[in-house]
Amino acid sequence: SALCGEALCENFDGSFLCICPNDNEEFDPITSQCRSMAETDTEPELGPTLMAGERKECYFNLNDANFCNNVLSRNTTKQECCCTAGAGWGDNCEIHPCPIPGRDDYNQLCPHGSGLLTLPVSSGPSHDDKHFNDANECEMFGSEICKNGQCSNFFAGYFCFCHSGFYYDKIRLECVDYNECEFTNPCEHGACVNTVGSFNCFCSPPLVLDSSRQRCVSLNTTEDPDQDVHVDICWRRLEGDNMCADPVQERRTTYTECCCLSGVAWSGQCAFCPRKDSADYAAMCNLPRTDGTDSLRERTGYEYGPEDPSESFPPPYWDNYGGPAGTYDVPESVPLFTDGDYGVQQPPFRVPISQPVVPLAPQPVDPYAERYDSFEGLQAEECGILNGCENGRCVRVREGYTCDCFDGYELDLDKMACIDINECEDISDKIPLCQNGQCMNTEGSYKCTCLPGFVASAKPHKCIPAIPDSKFRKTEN
Ligand SMILES: [Ca+2]
Ligand SMILES: [Ca+2]
Repeated sequence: SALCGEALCENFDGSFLCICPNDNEEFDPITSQCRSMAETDTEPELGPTLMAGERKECYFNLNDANFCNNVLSRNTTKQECCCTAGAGWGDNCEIHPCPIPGRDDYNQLCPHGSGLLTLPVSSGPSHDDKHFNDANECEMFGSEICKNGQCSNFFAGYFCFCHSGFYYDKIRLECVDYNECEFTNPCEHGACVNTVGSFNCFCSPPLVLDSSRQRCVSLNTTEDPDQDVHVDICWRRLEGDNMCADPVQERRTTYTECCCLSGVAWSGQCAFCPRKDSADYAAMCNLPRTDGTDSLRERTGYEYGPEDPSESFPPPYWDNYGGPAGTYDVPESVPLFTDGDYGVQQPPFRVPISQPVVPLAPQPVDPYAERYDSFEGLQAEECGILNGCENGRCVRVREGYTCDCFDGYELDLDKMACIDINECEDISDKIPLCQNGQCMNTEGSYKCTCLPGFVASAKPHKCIPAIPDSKFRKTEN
């Protein structure tokens, strides 16, 4: 703070700023003091006789094809233009390029150096024998000098603060997206795709993106089993410039659970959920397809499709196994932006919604193991798998949710659905289910059709020889 004297020292990206407590003051690094701008900042009132006071348009970026439109200000002196951020000065695109710093003509035009303007003669000699004044570039050039950013004036210069993920282009005088993918690949074992303000990582199957969103990992060789189920913040709202807001306070969820219930985005990286009317959403949340094939049993299973990455959702079941819900707290990495916040922060990731999100390696689940200790019937909607518990009921277990299937049904883990057991095809039974009959599977059960010459008996699933002279009868049991 000694560097700034009485002014406030504000740290920013690798440097610092001295900020005077009052708006009408500016910091003078030579005296390390705040000075009233009113003392010195008298707008030059130059007569027409003074050629130096002639006011014309100030241009920037003359290498641009549309340089005629690159007007910084329409009302500047040549010194104001060329000794600050201007590249050329003139009228109606009749541009005189500004002299190059270091050369004689530059030193002549800008005798006090860059960012400093000669005090007009009319103001007389100032009390401290100073003949120059800081140019307030932010005021002179308005939004043109720091497009998409926040301009901050300082003595002999100015700053343009950009949102994270952007840098200030001194030629274009605007905040430009930083291409994170250009020189080094931030995506471990994956492909980097630059986006405005951030970047995305894409993995080639069978690798999938891990919870860091910057690493492609194999499903089968995850070192840390705790990372298999990634639970994180579930956001219920997006506000402003798609910033995540209104977190679910009670607990953290998996991506699937969040998106299929009340969430619109997930995790500290604000990964968007698929649109509720999209096929991705239907697939992820195990919803009936809208094309009429809404029966779970008729639906094709979820497969990893290397040919079509957009269809490569993992079986939703696995992602629904959230870990024990931890206490809610926002990690430090969460980019909680406000509009006025131009600080240096981690880039907010925009996670492509078509990417598989932290899927788990399928593992056999015994639906009747002690994990059912905390048996608890839930509304299907609470289950996070929605229609998945048809012919069963949704229960919360330690790992998340599962379906407790009704008798005659078994859980199909690929479809996260209770499907009918085909008792007739169960080869584990050594004794045929239907004695002297043919087994026929039915929804939730089975039936026996007696073979010709046999009739149903009082015992279920047992056919006995028919009375010899009776006609052939077919009896169902
Ligand atoms: Ca300045
Ligand atoms: Ca970028």
